Amino acid sequence: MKFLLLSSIFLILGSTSLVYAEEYIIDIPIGAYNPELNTVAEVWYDPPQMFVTVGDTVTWYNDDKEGHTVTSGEGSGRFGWMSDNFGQSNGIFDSGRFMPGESWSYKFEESGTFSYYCTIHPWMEGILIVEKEIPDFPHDATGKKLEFPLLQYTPDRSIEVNLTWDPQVIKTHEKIQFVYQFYDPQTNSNLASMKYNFVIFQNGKEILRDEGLSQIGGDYRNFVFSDSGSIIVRIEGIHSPSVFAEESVTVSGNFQNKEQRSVDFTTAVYDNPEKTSHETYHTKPAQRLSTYYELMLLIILIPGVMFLIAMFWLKKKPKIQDETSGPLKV
Ligand SMILES: [Cu+2]
Repeated sequence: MKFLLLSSIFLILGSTSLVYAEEYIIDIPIGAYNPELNTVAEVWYDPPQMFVTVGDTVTWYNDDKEGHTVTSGEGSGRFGWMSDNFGQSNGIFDSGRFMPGESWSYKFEESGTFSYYCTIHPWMEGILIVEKEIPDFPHDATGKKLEFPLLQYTPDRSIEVNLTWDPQVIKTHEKIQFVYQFYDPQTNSNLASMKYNFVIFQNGKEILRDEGLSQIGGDYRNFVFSDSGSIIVRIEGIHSPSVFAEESVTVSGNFQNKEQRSVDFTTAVYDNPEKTSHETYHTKPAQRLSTYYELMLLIILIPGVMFLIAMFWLKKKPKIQDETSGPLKV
């Protein structure tokens, strides 16, 4: 239940603006109306693929000599229009027709991958990848800014835990170092030789559990997250075998059982734009689809020609052998 609440808070956080919005320009170059793609830029939308962040505005300029549209959905592919495929709009955005010298802008309020095309020339295809904004400061799972080192007391207030992590904004596929220390809040002195478990939960699931750790004064753990989402870093069962074990047995004062002596820190992990989506999408920009048609032609054409040459050569071969082997055998 607690995790569910945290994830929903994170969802709300994801939609609030944390970073300044930017403006981007996509050009529709001259010749874009032509399915043969003889534009100077050799693309229909330039660039055909773009990465932006939630809250950014993209403006398309029509530098061609015909009217065009920017319509979300799937285009026909380079030759699809020949077989009566004129694309399929999905209704997310549609510029309508805008003429040479005109432009059209759209502000992206949600993350996701948006393919688009021109309804008049459905071979014109582009793709926009809108990424969640990544703040430049550490924050908890509710979005509240954090100041390092973070301080938490165990519920019985017998131990104070200090935690920092580096880098401060956590992204996937990147090594994060969690550094922590235990203090006695009464004397403010460092607690030596503590035993504890180090646990990380993400989106309600336990993704790391290091049991029975012990340290002198402080310690660190490295972790690489593969998924984005809110996390809880829990240091639990903190106890000193020598001092606190005895005190929890006597049940005197406010000392709790060591299992209950735990602290939770919350924060969020972001998709690393450099190491996740960029790699995935760079391999299949909309433009590349058309080159497959040319490749297919080559794949059919080359074996075909080779087959014909082989047939021709096989027919001729016996004659040549007769003529040349004759004198040699003598
Ligand atoms: Cu067009």
